[in-house]
Amino acid sequence: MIDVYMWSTTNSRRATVGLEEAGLQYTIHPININEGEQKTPEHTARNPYQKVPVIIDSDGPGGPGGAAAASVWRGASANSASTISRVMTSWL
Ligand SMILES: N[C@@H](CCC(=O)N[C@@H](CS)C(=O)NCC(=O)O)C(=O)O
Repeated sequence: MIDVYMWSTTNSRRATVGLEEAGLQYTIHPININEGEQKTPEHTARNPYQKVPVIIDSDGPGGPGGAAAASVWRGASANSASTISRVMTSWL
């Protein structure tokens, strides 16, 4: 299961576009950075840098932001989508 903690920002959208293009299922959990929700203890435990996005893949690789997305994309490319991986890692 992949959980994405995000708000409507460019960096967050990069992560979800990547997941969509890789055909992966995920659940979005809104973190309103305008209200400081990225600084709560719960979110800080997910990402000590207190940023969005955070992707947590409870079945495999996980971690904060672009690095986690790249990891998801590399996983997808190992199966079928090497072009997707090349294009998307160029966005990071
Ligand atoms: N390189 C990081 C950048 C993340 C980032 O800067 N996120 C911003 C929103 S686009 C954020 O969480 N800002 C809230 C804050 O700095 O308090 C990534 O891609 O994950």
